[in-house]
Amino acid sequence: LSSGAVVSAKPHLSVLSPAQADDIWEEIEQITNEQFKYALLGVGEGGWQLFNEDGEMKMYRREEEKDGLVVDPLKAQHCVRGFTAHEMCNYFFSPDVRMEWEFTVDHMKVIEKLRDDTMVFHQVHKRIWPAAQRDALFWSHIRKGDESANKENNASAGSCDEKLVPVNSWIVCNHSVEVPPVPLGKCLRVILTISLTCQTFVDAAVANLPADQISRDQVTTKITYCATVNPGGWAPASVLRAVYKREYPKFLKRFTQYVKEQTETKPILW
Ligand code: 18C
Repeated sequence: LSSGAVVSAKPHLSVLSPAQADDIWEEIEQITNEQFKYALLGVGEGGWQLFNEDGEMKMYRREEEKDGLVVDPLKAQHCVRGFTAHEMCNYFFSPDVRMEWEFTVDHMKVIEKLRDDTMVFHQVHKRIWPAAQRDALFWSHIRKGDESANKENNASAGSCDEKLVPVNSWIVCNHSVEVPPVPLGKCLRVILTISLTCQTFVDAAVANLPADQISRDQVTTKITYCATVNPGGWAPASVLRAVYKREYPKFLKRFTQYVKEQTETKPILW
């Protein structure tokens, strides 16, 4: 483990009552579909302002406040060669590897494993002085995107190379929950909706080849990362916006690099 972080991925099963689990399933269906569509809308409309650009990576935000707290929504786009949407999403979802790339977390615990593709996580994040430490309690769900979305979004490879053919898409959606109850300790709890939507493309020249004849350098993944985080209590707006500007680009660069390194010697997971 990096940075001496503590990880406990052993699930405590059935902490949720059947009624609570039903409510969560309903919410998962609704929010995941909503986030998938929202990601694929791009940044053409909605007043998105570019605040960070680094090669193919572009980060946009909207300045918004709720009850005096900064809740700026973020939309980031990136295009990376060498791995698939499925691979990127697996690494983002899996508790087993989270502490290898996620440097804003002090402790992480799987509170409930509802299914292999759905877990409830509790995370205690690093404290930023002078604000109180934050924690987060959220369900996380991974799934393959709608096949129809691949065709509809053929033209939406954006800044990716023009001659690309869509293959599939995957999403991981994280959304705050209130159950099962996890004590706050000294923390304030952030309220978040975060999604990572990825679309796999292959070079047009190899699009008709069987998958096992396609190499990693012929695969491109378009990434859309969306985040809305309510800090859950007082934090100086200027510090918060500075943290936001620094941490999101750092995360996306580091994480894509991590996935590239992890996958380069492995067989492609489509
Ligand atoms: O999406 C990411 N990671 C996922 C897996 O962990 C998951 C994470 C959700 C947590 C989002 C933010 C939680 C609050 C963080 C507190 C600050 C830590 C910074 C530490 C720096 C050393 O979906 C990748 C997440 C990328 C990190 C983004 C940072 C976002 C900052 C948002 C500000 C709101 C918190 C207020 C803290 C007060 C600071 C003055």
